[in-house]
Amino acid sequence: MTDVPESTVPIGSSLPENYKSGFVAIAGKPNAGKSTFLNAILGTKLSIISPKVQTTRHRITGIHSDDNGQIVFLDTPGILEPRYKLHEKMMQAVKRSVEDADLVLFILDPADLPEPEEMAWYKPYARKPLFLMINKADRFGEGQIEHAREHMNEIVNPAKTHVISALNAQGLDQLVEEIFETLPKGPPFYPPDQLSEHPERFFVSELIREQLFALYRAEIPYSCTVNVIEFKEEDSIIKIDAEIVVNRNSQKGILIGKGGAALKKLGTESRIEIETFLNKKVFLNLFVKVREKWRDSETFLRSFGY
Ligand SMILES: Nc1nc2c(ncn2[C@@H]2O[C@H](COP(=O)(O)OP(=O)(O)OP(=O)(O)O)[C@@H](O)[C@H]2O)c(=O)[nH]1
Ligand SMILES: [Mg+2]
Repeated sequence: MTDVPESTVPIGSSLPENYKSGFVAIAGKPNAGKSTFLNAILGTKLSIISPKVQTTRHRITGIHSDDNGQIVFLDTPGILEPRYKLHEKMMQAVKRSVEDADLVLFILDPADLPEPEEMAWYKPYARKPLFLMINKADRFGEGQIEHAREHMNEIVNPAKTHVISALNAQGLDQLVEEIFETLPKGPPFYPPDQLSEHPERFFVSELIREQLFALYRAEIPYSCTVNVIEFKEEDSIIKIDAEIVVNRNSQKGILIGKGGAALKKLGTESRIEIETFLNKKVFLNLFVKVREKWRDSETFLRSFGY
């Protein structure tokens, strides 16, 4: 038996000399446009969006790779004061992301400026550069944007400030270049053709959750979580079973609706989105399950992936 010779070629030697790689946390108050920003910068829909606050619950990875390097964006839940255990998990996702990040992008809605104490989370990481992204510029005049800029300059010390519209993908041109300038040299963390680290079934459950935000009112979207329990890929179709978990028994009826109409609509709308995402025909079966107070149960939260 012959020994396999050890490679004398260091891993990553084929990378350009100045290849950069690092993590960039996308942080901000609820509804500031963080997920819209992630999708805009990647040019693809990865993270779910709604006009309601607290849409994002997990840290969502979105990967940009080009000849200059690799940027791993981390979309995060909006920063809030936790009211139940799910909120605490959401804030842990923010903390982990900022901890891992080489750079923080703070997305700001000029109509919802943070008080100094709402930026306290950044204090321990103040050595990490922060880029201020004044978002929704399509909606605000020069005066309000300048006011937002001055307000933030007094609380944090942004390394750079950009005025953008994530919705219209405006003001993002120089950004990738500037991000690379702040990142360290190093090999990529993920294969360059990879766009995210989450499995397909995670995105499926998120797309159903997005439709819960779109179709149901009041506390319903906040009381639900979605689990994909079966994902079977066949030649021409993907068969998916998903359960929607509600927080209280009374919510089950609302979710299903009269004669099952509401659940049917949820199924149809979700299927359309999932088919676009997976680029394949989908058969989607939805179930509703009650798990009393799952949002406050460590065991349930864990088993539901939080
Ligand atoms: N007019 C305008 N609306 C925007 C812009 N960016 C985001 N929005 C809207 O703001 C709302 C919230 O967007 P999201 O991307 O879900 O915000 P988020 O910060 O991820 O929210 P959470 O995940 O709940 O913290 C949606 O209705 C978006 O369409 C923008 O540049 N201009
Ligand atoms: Mg979001």
